[in-house]
Amino acid sequence: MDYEILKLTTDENIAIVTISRPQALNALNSLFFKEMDSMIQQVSAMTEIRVMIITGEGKAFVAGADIAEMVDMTPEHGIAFSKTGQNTFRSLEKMEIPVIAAVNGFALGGGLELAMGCDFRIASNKAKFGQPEVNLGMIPGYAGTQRLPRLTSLGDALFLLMSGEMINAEDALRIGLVQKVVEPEQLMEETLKIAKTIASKGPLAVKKVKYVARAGRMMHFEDGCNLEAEFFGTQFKAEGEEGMRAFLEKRKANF
Ligand code: CO8
Repeated sequence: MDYEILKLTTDENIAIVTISRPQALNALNSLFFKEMDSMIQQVSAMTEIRVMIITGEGKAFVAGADIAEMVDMTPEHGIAFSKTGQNTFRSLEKMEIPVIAAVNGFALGGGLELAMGCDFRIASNKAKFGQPEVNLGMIPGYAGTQRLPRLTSLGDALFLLMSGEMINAEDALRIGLVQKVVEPEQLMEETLKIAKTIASKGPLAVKKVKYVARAGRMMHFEDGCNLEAEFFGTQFKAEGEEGMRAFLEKRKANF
């Protein structure tokens, strides 16, 4: 598919997806979701790719769903548009490889929901975060009410959801919404460094960590532990033997 909004580049075995609609602060419209669904499929089919990074071009990561496209929606259309976005962001969680958000600027509304659909978030110290839907008389529609309280404390989530306030990157770090804050000019360098560190590990082990940690969140604790034990067992022959032998032989593992 030819992309209008998304750009795909690669660096070694890392895929970098850049949202490029800076004139509208990368606001998410229907075309974005079509393209992102297609991009997820395309990158998933690139077997050499071990990590995907999502970032935005210009001063925003994403300033939300496209308000101009939403203003005249009927309730039925609203439900459909909400489900489209929910499904796309869920597909990021379902990708086997890790997905990192490199948050370069505003991550508001649907933009924060996109960042929260990624596995973790590295932010520029210029980034701003918020769920401003209540300012528009709306509520989040891409699972923000569900993911935010799972990533932060319920109090921090409800503060953001109810007040519509924007917080800076330091506060986002404090509440656990982002994992690292860096200077703007170091954002891609640092995110790539983290991605390459992950890419140097046992690729199947990394995929299984993602799967079992995410699946476990939806399960009873004991069921999650059983899944972990099962995956732990299958890793021995898949990659563990090579990894542990390499350690004992004081050499780099050949994953
Ligand atoms: N949608 C459409 N256009 C936008 C959006 C947006 N979310 N955000 C910014 N733009 C446009 C502006 O209209 C402007 O366009 P133009 O140049 O043609 O006037 C351009 O981007 C630049 O924006 P500003 O001039 O406003 O830039 P500033 O630096 O002055 O301000 C802000 C930056 C503070 C980010 C400001 O643009 C802003 O407040 N934006 C809206 C933020 C917002 O409310 N986001 C939440 C949207 S709702 C949402 O995401 C719900 C998700 C779930 C939807 C479920 C579907 C049913």
